[in-house]
Amino acid sequence: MRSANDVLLLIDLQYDFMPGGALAVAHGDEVVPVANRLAREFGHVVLTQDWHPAQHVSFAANHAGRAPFEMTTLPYGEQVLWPTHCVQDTEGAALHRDLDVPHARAIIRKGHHADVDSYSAFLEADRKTPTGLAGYLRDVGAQRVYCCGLATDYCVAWSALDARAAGFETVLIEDASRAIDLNGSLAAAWEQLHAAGVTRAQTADVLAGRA
Ligand code: VGL
Ligand code: ZN
Repeated sequence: MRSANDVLLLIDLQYDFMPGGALAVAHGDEVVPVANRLAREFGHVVLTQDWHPAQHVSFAANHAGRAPFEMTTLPYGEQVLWPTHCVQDTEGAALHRDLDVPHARAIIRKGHHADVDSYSAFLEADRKTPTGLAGYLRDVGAQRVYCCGLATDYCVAWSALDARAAGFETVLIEDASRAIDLNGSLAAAWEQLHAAGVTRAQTADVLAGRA
């Protein structure tokens, strides 16, 4: 079992990000058993759920004449227009049924403001609205945050960058995550992660206590 100050953050293991889902991440389902294995070693696990209202600004369907995966400019910056996904309380927004983490302590739902996206589990895309996760983790004495899930280059990367910016030692578990990789987004994410001091690790090293 890991130190009580180590927290595992399992990101967006929801049907819409699985093969066949509305915003499918290739091989996304492969990370579920890996997440389960990791979770057994962590006494403290937190889950996230992408959780949008149907009229969410990140959905291409809410922008006349625009198609999924195009870019648009919003008051807070550049935004990818996504297929409609993870609408609150739909099947696609549900956590994968094979996720076996009965001891998960908290579920952070993000992206609930209709006019702001939130890839990060910590800060919304306006870069100023907190979700409360940093405060929660500080309150419980967390020092190190292990991030994995879907998608490596969006919600996992942004969450890891914000965990680091909030002052936590941060590890991104690469083989417990899968990427969307839109226009070089995966390489760009790793560049930022390295520059920010986020550690890149593999599941075997985490399970063996080497990372
Ligand atoms: C995500 C795009 C839009 C993710 C969520 O979980 O990585 N990506 N919403
Ligand atoms: Zn989303």
